[in-house]
Amino acid sequence: MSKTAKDTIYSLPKTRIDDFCFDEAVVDVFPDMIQRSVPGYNTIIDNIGLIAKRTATDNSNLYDLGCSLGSASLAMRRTVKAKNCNLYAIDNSPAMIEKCERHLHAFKSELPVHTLCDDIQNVDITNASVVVLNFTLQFLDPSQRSAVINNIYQGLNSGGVLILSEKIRHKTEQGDNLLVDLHHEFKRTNGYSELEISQKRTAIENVMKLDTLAQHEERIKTAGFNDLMVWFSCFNFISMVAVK
Ligand code: GEK
Repeated sequence: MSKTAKDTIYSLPKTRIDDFCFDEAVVDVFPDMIQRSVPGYNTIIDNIGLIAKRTATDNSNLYDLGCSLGSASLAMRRTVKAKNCNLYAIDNSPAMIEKCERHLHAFKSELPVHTLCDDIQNVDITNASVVVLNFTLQFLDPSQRSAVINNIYQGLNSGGVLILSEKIRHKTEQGDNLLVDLHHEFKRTNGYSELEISQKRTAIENVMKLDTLAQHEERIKTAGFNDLMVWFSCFNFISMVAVK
């Protein structure tokens, strides 16, 4: 991914903190923001590539839902060897998808990619062997999350996988406080100030309502998936693989 600007969006005191959204200003600093905010982001991206390589089947579709600048799509385009597949990279932020398109098409691959600016709730999932929701479901209203997971389940072929990464809320308040503190420490280590951490927290609290691991497990099970493995976990960030 090309070098981008440093995230300084919350570095100066704001008189009013608007709800966080994926606008042009965020898109410009997104690679730096996600690297310095999500523990293990590169590990997660690399392993999405490896999981997709194992599970993508010939003549099937792959989906990257809430693709942002397309890092997970890029990882899959590097690794997937299955023949005659199509990858759909979808995001509802016009600024994101425009830049994503440029990133993805700069890399040549046997796996054709199609970008789409749309809400993932409108997307028809068909003949899928791999679906990625890498830190996207958390931005949907909680009441709408089951419908998205059910739709993915319906569109997956038998043996197909959903890779679901999420920031989670721990079931006990004390435990959650510890994980949140450790995450903030991670952000401090990566150069974010107390002001940046606290203003970002305020901006995000209305747009990102976190589920517990048990809520994710219940939703995945109710949709009909056969198995669910947590394959990555660091503080309050996890990544799971659900198998149909
Ligand atoms: C990555 N997966 O780098 N429909 C489509 N897109 C949406 C929706 C929606 N309803 N809601 C949010 N988004 C990426 C990182 S970022 C995570 C994902 C983060 C999009 C939103 O526009 C943004 O690009 C992305 O989901 C979430 O692997 O910033 O913490």
